[in-house]
Amino acid sequence: MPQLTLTYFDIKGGRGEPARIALKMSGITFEDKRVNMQQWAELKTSTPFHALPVLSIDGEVISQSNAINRYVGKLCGLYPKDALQALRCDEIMDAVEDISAKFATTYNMPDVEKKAAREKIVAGPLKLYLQALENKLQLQGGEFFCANELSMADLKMLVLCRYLASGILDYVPADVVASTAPLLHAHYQRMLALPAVAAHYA
Ligand SMILES: N[C@@H](CCC(=O)N[C@@H](CS)C(=O)NCC(=O)O)C(=O)O
Repeated sequence: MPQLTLTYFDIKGGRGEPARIALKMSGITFEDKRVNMQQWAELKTSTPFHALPVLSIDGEVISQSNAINRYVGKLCGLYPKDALQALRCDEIMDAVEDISAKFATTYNMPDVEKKAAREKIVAGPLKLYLQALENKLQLQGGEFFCANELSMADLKMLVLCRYLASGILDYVPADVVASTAPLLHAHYQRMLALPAVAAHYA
């Protein structure tokens, strides 16, 4: 096994979290390097695209969260070997990125503008994405997003649902997943109940 260091912010969520959970869950030895904003300011320009997460693999620094998720998923047995199942896994992870990117545009907005922008996202793209993701889950039998087993897609979705349900996003109702996509909400509850995930968030 290569020497792995996953560098991300010291938060329980975000783009670095699925790989962090997967590595912990699988018992693979890695350094869980968490940086605060001051450390990030010093580190930023040394990262490939001036963004986190980054994964150092025997000293080679690789970025882009979903690329990291695929690699970590392969190491952890949480990324499908079958090409079509892998495609399904990628589709879900990229859809989650689309949603995260929409909210990211609102972070630095003045409050009035933020309220309008987030309400528009909730009523428009978020609703569409949650319902489409729910349909995808249902098509695969309702339990997991691909191959009838846990994969990085499930962990990526867990992190999104936890973020949306946290109430941290002003003007986004914390019950938005439960009220828009009940199957997705049930999936989220099942993911939270996995012993490794429960221990991670304890
Ligand atoms: N496409 C990149 C986006 C990375 C990204 O935007 N990371 C955010 C945190 S989730 C970041 O580094 N923000 C701090 C900054 O831009 O200074 C990925 O998927 O990893």
